[in-house]
Amino acid sequence: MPRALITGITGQDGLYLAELLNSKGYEVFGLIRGQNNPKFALVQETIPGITLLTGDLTDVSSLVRVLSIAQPDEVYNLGAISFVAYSWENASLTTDVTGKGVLNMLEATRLYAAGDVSKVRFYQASSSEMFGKVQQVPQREETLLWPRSPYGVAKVFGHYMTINYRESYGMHASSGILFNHESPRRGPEFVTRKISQAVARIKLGLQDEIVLGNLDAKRDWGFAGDYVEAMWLMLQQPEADDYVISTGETHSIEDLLEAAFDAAEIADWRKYVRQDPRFMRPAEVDLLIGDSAKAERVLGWKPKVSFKELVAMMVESDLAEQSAR
Ligand code: G4F
Repeated sequence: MPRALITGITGQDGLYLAELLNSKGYEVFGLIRGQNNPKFALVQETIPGITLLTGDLTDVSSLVRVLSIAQPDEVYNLGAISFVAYSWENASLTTDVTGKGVLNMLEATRLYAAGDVSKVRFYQASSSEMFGKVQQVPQREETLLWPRSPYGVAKVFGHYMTINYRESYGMHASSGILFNHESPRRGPEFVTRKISQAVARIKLGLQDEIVLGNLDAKRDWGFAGDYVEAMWLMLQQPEADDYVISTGETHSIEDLLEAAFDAAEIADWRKYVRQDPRFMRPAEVDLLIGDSAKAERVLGWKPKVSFKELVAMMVESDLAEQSAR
């Protein structure tokens, strides 16, 4: 039975990946932070048979301990402070967790391998936020990185550190440059879920407006369930490498609003939307659109869920959740 350790197990991707690995017969371990983490029960209910081990990405000795207990064949480093807006207000903490946390995890994994790097494979959750002020359209693996937020800068550090461990120590360490990926499990602070939840509540008469920031930014949005499969595929390759994972389509926040209100059969979304500078960012990433041709060629990976299907899935799920309250 192969063994996998996932950091960031309480997040959207952690749960989908754990489900995928479970279905493939893995023994799954999750790193969970803090004393009495309120998400402990949720993870155990969602992923039967999972073992949760406490530790923290900022504490390398805790990572060494967790690795020695889990004895993984594969490590998926998904743990991070992942909300971009928060990263300006908490830049130092974001750097410690999202940036230096990657180095801690790589170093703990190297120590765990104890000179036999074939013992374990490593996945780093890199991000399209690293492209920031984009220098090429669409963005590819070799596109120059120009991050626009403390979060983006921290992700660039983690990305290059992963490449450095591969080149310095011969570790099987791969980096997935994932574009935005969403689902009904997305946190409500992110724009897709904020909108799907609000649309559901408007439909049910529980709310009458949505307050947002910049409506012009464009993102390449895919379904998280599709994207975790790409993570797994990367670790099944004979050689480690970096891959862009994206749909190749881009949509503005306005397009997203239109699709979400359409899914709930509410006409004229503009009547319900108000903008507030509170939700504007000090620097914006205006346009993201990825080219995942390499992932298709090498991994045989392609996204399955379209933008419209994704938005409809999220609105329907929020309608069901809000109606049940
Ligand atoms: O949903 P968002 O907060 O996601 P963002 O910043 O693109 O980051 C996500 O994707 C990255 C991959 O590129 C990940 F690395 C990262 O961890 C995260 O998963 O914002 C999307 C866009 C932005 O342009 C933002 O300015 O939506 C715009 N927006 C407009 N109004 C808003 C709002 N975003 C949020 N969260 N809330 C608003 O009210």
